[in-house]
Formats: sequence, structure tokens, C-alpha cells
Amino acid sequence: MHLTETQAEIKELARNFAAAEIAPHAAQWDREAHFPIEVARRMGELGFLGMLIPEEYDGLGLDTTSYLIALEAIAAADASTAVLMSVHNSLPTQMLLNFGSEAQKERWLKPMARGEMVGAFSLSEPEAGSDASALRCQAVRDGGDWVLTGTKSWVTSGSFADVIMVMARTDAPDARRGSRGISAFIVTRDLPGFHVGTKEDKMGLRASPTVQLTFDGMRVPAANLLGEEGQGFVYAMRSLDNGRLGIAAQAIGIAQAALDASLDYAAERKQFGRPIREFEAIQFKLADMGARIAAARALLHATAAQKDRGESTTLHGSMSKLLASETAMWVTTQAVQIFGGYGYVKDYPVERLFRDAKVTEIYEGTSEIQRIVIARELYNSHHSI
Ligand code: COS
Repeated sequence: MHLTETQAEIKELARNFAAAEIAPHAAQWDREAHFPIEVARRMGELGFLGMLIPEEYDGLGLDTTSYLIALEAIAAADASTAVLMSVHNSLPTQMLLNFGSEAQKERWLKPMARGEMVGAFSLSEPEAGSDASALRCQAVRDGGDWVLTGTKSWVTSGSFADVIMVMARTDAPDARRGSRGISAFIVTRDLPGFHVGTKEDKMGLRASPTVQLTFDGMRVPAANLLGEEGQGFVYAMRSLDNGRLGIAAQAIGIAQAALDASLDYAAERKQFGRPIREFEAIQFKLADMGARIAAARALLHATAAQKDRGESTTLHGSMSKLLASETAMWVTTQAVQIFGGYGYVKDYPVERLFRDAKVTEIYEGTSEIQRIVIARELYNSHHSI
């Protein structure tokens, strides 16, 4: 794919940063289930946490393709670091940019774009996953505050995020309004009644902290309501349209790292007197891995261009996320197979890549939800890219 000069520079910057400051530590962070927050600060200094934010709000004002190229490069080094970057850039900052007031942008978007504050997104609850509009966290107006009560789950970066975009019900329990009874709130961790709960012990993405959050009568100033009351679900869905592009880039990065490792290994590893890449069984795997990654990336970049033209990406974003995540799972499975026994142990990176790939088929909408969204969009219109 042809890259503009700026896109090529961003790719180089992200690759160099990932090679020097992330890749050497990824296995250890995974083993220790620990993410050093200094890495997020460093990403902020380099501009990786404000890539899509206009310069007037202290971001880099780049196009979506540049952002996704950088995200892929970072994901290839460490998918846990990439998910922080994806969530921050695609969800809370985009929600503030698109729906926040000038005062909210000044107070939160600017420091987030500079990387001084890390953002998180909180929609899911223990009993509201795919059926997101069934969420129950309740916000009740009390004077100049909203009082929030409830439990949110699966919050990426939730143990250290400074700003969390929380979706909660603002309709009355006896007059439920479905998805129109949900509003978005800008929550900061210093608010009274904010508690970080259990940190999940996950299969993959182990360095990325995923936590429950509990709000125990948490008082949120009225000034922290984002946009209009009752619009929170639509804001969240529109933001997930962006988020799914980020997860697709993350999945492609994981898959590319698995292919690169497999190419090296197949050249070195000898069986039956020759490098295993000389066997057709291995060649066919490598060829299919490369072809599937190229197809997923091409669709993603075409969707990024569509977004930058101001068009809806609901259809092709869900297609990109579906294709990229299933590619990542398939490619990493092949990689483990190529490595054989060595693929099943932690001495080589493919074991971690395999574990990390799985969640891309689950979070920000499972593959099943993507298929629902795709089918609906296809019924509504037959638009092509
Ligand atoms: N862009 C803009 N608006 C959207 C939208 C989108 N992509 N998707 C839905 N909406 C709007 C609808 O237009 C509708 O608005 P109106 O009430 O004004 O008509 C409203 O949101 C409700 O939409 P819908 O009726 O489609 O809601 P459903 O409850 O049927 O939910 C799915 C739709 C299943 C697609 C949604 O719940 C979903 O994406 N679930 C997965 C959630 C998810 O990704 N969770 C991961 C969180 S991050 S770990």
C-alpha cells in the first residue's frame, strides 16, 4: 500500500519506539501481569495518545490511517500496550471531541491528547455484555450532582485511568426508556464513592489491567454529563464504530508478529536434514497467513479512508474487526503449529500471541455481534466501499 510521507514517518516512529521500548519487555510484563504506567507517559510524549485529536486541542490531528499504522506496529510488539492506546484514542477522547462541551474539552481532552491523563471506557456490566442497552448502573439527579450506583465490568486500563467514560441509566426505574434512557458521564477517580474492584486474571493481554469498577453513591458533578441526557448509548455505539477499527489494527499487529516469527523460525529450524520452510506443508501455511493478513489490512485501510471522508463506517468497521480478529486467531494457531512443541512454551513469542489474539474476537463486540451489525447494515443498504 502506498503511504504518504507523514504516514511513512509515523510508521517508522512507531516501529522504532516499539522495538526499543516495548518489545524487549513484553514477555516480562505478560508474565508479571504488570503494565508500567511510565510507558503510557512516554507514548503521550511521542504523541501516540492524541493522534486523532486536532492540534487546537493539543493532539497531532492525523488521519485515521496514520493512527492505525502506528497501532498495528505497537500491537506487533505488545498487544497489551496497544489496547491502552486503542481504547484511549478511539473511545473516551473521541467521545469528548465529538460530544463534549468546550469547557469539557479544555479540562479533559487537552491533557488526554498530551498523554498526561489516560482514558478508559465503561459500558459493560456483569449482566449486560452483548446486550449493552440492558445495563443497570443508575444515575439519579440530586441538586448539582448525579449520584451513580452500580457495578461496571471489563474496564480496560480501569485500575489507573484518570478519565473514564461511564454509561449509566438516567431514566426512572418505573419508566424505562431502553437505550434512550442511558447517558454518558465523565468520571474521574477522585470522585467520592469511586472504587476499583477485582482485577481479572486473564488468559491473554495479561499486562493490560482489566477491572471491575463499583460506584457506591458516587457524586458526579452535573458538569460531567457528556452531551445530552439520554444520548449516551448512541454516543457509545458511534464511538465503538471507531473502537472496532482500533481493535482490527491490534489484531493485524498480533497476526503480523506471528507471521514474522514463523518466517524466521521456518528458516532456522531443521528437520529431516533441511529447514522446515522447504516443506510444502509449511510453505502453504505461511502463504495463507500472509494472504489473510494482507486482505484484513487492505479492508481496514479502505475503511479508514472512508472514515476520513466523513462517511459512516458501521458496516466496514464491523467487517474489518471481524475479519482481522478471526485472522489473528487463525494465524496465531498456525504459528503455534509451525513452532510445534516450541510454540507451546513461553520461550518463543507465539504462545503469548496466540493467547492475546483470542480476546480480539470477544471485546468491543464479539464476532457474533459484528455479524449481527453487518447483516443489519447489509439489509438496510447495499453500500460498497
Ligand atoms: N451508530 C450510531 N447509532 C447507533 C449505532 C451506531 N453504530 N448502533 C446503534 N445505534 C443507535 C440506533 O440507531 C438506536 O437509536 P434510536 O433509539 O435513536 O433509534 C439506538 O442506538 C439503539 O440501537 P439498537 O436498537 O440497534 O440497539 P440494540 O439494543 O438492538 O443493540 C447492538 C445493538 C447489539 C449492536 C449493541 O448492543 C452492541 O453493539 N452490543 C455489543 C456491545 C459491545 O460492543 N460491547 C463491548 C464494550 S467495550 S469492552
